[in-house]
Amino acid sequence: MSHSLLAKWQGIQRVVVVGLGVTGLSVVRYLQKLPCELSIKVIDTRAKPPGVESLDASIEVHTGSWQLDWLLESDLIVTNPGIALATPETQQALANNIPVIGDIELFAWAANAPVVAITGSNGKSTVTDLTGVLAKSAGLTVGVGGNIGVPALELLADDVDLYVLELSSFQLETTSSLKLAAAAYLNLSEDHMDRYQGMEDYAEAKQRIFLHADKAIVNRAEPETFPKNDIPVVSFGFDEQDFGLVWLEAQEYLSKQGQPIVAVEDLKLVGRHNIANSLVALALLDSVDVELASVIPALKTYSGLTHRCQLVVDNDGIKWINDSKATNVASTLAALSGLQLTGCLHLLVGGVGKGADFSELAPVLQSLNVQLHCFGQDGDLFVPLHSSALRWETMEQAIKSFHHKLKAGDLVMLSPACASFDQFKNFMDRGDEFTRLAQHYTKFSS
Ligand code: UMA
Ligand code: ADP
Repeated sequence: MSHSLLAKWQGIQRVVVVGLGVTGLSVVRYLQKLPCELSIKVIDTRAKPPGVESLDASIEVHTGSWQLDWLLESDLIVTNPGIALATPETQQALANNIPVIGDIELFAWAANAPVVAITGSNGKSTVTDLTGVLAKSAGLTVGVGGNIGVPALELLADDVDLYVLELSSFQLETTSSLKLAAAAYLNLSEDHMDRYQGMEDYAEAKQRIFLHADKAIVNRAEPETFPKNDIPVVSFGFDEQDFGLVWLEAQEYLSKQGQPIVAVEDLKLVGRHNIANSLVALALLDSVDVELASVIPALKTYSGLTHRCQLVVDNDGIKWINDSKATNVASTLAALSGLQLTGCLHLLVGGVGKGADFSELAPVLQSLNVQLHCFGQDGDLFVPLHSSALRWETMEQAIKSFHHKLKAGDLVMLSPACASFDQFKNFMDRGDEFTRLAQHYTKFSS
């Protein structure tokens, strides 16, 4: 244990971990490995929190409600990103001067290799994964994690050259000393309005990524992504400045300060939003001195993550696209804007709306040959958006109603603009179900 890490743990004995899930479990495992005498307690307000069965008997656990006494008797609270700092019990602990941090703060205390991080409303996972893939292709040992699914504490290792973290606004709320070689803020659009008081509150949480960053990577088209503190800025966008685009002999290239890097046509990733994502990955790697020429082969072959505008079935020109990760309006708009449509689009939307305003979708839907299918808890909110709208309880009911009428050129797309937890475990589960239905009903119809 380094001196600086030891100093962080001075005077801390009683630690309460709030919330299990993959984060809570990673925190407990990490605390158990530390060479300090810690008493570890776990609180989860859910009756049967995921992962509780894998805790060892030495850990005291309270489930189903808060246990305020434990919080108030502790020296440190490590809270799950799913629990807002504004929660009254957390506020009470803070009022009693008990520090409340998240797993990313614990990671920050311990990490001893350069870290780059990515936040924004959409594109975080794609940029995080792509940056990791490219850095590995350049020969680095890379730890990739955070909100993308692998808890940051599980990445800690002595041989890592570079950490690449996806950070949600939830995680940033409880992070205050994370040093970053570069921090990318991709974009800002409405999301998580059930957690924040408004856009300002949400944007403020995201700005925290720049607190101790050596460099900010920002979106030229979105001033909200620029840092409020005084740090060097590199921008990305669709003109020739910094990381951008140039035309050479009738070909469009990704570029750095006007110098071409790779032709857009040579990328496997589709959609303008993925050009932006690729530029950010290049800017992040450039900021940690990775030779950009060395990552071009991997950039050309990268085809993206599953559940993001992913073609899952192409049955004689009838295409089924899984965009289950579109959990807010802006991501569904991005998916719709990249469409090459020759037939009818059957668009599946709905789930948990998180208090969003969906009206921005209406004009885009108006411009498309679309049949709108609305399902799940907040499906009703989509019905006024288009005259074709049909209301269903589930995705399967919707698909059953039209699969036998599909023709070459038609597109079936799940891009729900909502969270999934009314009917599914998570967005992956929802995307897997869509893929299963696509395969099943394709077989059934042919
Ligand atoms: N919960 C309670 N009581 C508790 C603890 C949690 O009700 O005591 C609820 C939370 O309010 C939350 C839900 O349980 O709604 C999820 O918690 P979880 O157990 O699934 O959390 P983890 O498994 O630890 O997953 C978390 C992130 N989840 C959230 O931020 C809600 C994961 O991001 C992340 O991948 C993981 O840590 C590793 O870092 C998921 C996510 O939805 C994918 N993130 C949001 C997003 O991307 O929009 C921010
Ligand atoms: P996040 O991790 O921020 O949710 P993902 O990379 O998982 O982002 O993509 C989520 C959704 O947003 C997908 O549906 C994808 O098509 C869309 N998307 C990806 N990148 C962008 C971007 N730069 N701008 C807008 N939408 C995007």
